Amino acid sequence: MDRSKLFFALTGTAATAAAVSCGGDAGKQPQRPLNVVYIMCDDHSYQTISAYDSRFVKTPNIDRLAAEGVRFTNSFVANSLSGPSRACMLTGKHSHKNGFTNNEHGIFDGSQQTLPKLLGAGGYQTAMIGKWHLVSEPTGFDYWDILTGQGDYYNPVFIRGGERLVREGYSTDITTDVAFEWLDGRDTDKPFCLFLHYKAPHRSWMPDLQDLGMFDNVTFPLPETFYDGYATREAAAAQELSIIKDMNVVYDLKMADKEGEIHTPDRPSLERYGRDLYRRDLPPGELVPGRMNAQQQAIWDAYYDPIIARFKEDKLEGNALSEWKYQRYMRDYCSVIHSVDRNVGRVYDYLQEHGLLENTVIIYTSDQGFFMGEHGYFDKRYMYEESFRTPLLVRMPGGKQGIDAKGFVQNIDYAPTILDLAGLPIPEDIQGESFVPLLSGRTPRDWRQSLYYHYYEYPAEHSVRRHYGVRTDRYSLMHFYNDLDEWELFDLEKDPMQLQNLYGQSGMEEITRELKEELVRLQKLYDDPIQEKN
Ligand code: SGN
Ligand code: CA
Repeated sequence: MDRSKLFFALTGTAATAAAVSCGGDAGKQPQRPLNVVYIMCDDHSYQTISAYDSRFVKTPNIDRLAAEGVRFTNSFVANSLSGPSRACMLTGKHSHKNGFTNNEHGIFDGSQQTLPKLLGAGGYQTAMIGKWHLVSEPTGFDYWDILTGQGDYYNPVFIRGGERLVREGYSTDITTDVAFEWLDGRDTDKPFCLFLHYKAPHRSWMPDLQDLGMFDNVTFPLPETFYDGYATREAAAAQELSIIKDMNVVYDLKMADKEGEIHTPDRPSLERYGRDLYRRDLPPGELVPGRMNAQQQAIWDAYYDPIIARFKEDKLEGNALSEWKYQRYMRDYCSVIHSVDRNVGRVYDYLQEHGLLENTVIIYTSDQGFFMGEHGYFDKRYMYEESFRTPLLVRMPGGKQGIDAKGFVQNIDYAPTILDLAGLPIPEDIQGESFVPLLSGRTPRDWRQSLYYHYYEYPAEHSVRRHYGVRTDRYSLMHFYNDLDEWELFDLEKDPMQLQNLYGQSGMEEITRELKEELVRLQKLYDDPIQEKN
């Protein structure tokens, strides 16, 4: 019997949740059954949530969840990529078990057991709104209204129960609006679980028009590891997610002008940007139409044109160009976060106005972490901390407020946790564990002491090599395989920035042996058959 089942057997699921709320600082017992609003952003780094890190951007509404709830300080994913993370969340299982190991070739098998199906069978209404990214159509939800593919920032295309429609406006606002429409029309006799999945702040970080320029007077601190030379880490060097060498000034940083002047030899990037914006720059018939309407584009251009003019004039090179790229990246990204935060505020207001705050659990997370220039990177995928970790905040009505949960949690835990909150049984084959007990601020003595990770998407965009690994409180050990065969070992206490690969160094034999044993134990526990050559 694994630990989640043990908790269930000892306490009963609903009782577990009640025990947590009893000791709550908020005092008042929540009404049951509990509703759940599960908010998941796409690529939202913990570094850009001020409840976690105050260096970059203020997120007062998201921070309110931490102040009125629990901040998880050791929250991780199983495979740092969108589709795989979503599949882990829906099934409570690692990628090799749910079958969706990578975005490139994955098609989610919607016939398998999933969280919405289990909730539905338990009397819950469920809705999936926003980014889905699992290729096959959603199954098991009462209502689904999803963005196509990665989703668009402007005037996005949705598929609502099979029907395609374009909604005018900015993606983050619209996704919230659709959620409110569903909440307004739901059956109020039943509890609900709403999956609210924003596309933001995924690449290419296009801000809402009202937020353009809001960080123009801010100079973001350059990460200490921005100019990482990757000495001792072959796998860290083997990638195409460097701000310096791979971030594209046109596609990522919007430096294309209306006359079709191309500032990059990278044609596909221009086409991608053209699809988002500048249709008239591109040969007729080659592309899908640009997404912005004339009014939106005029506001966009009024902001970007002078920046483009300046960029052309300055002709930056070397470190000056790299640091300019970093600043533009951060300005765009943080502006997009500002809109996410505003929308979290709207969700709060809605729940309050409709008397739902007292019986609704709010969960805020991201599909994975994200590099904000650490090691010179953007994107994710690696088992390095910035990408392996993901934010997780949980506001439980009547629960503890303003506390930290320090135990290791992973996105395979979300399904069993939500089932536990709903008072429903957790099927035996779910690999994650309910972290409801951690909402008390105490980590049970027998809670997991290590985490398993496995990333598969290679060869593919960004060229991060396949790898698996184990993380304990102090160490992170990873093995990169396929066309590379490298182990990396980090002492996170002495080297939190992960610059010194200790693997193979004298004095590390004992800990390496222990970590490898733990890795094998986890591979057996989760039944991951390692086939390194495919
Ligand atoms: C797109 C992006 C990548 C990103 C993947 C996966 N390229 O392909 O930069 O890593 O998504 O992201 S883009 O040119 O299309 O913007 S994920 O979060 O969906 O897994
Ligand atoms: Ca993502």
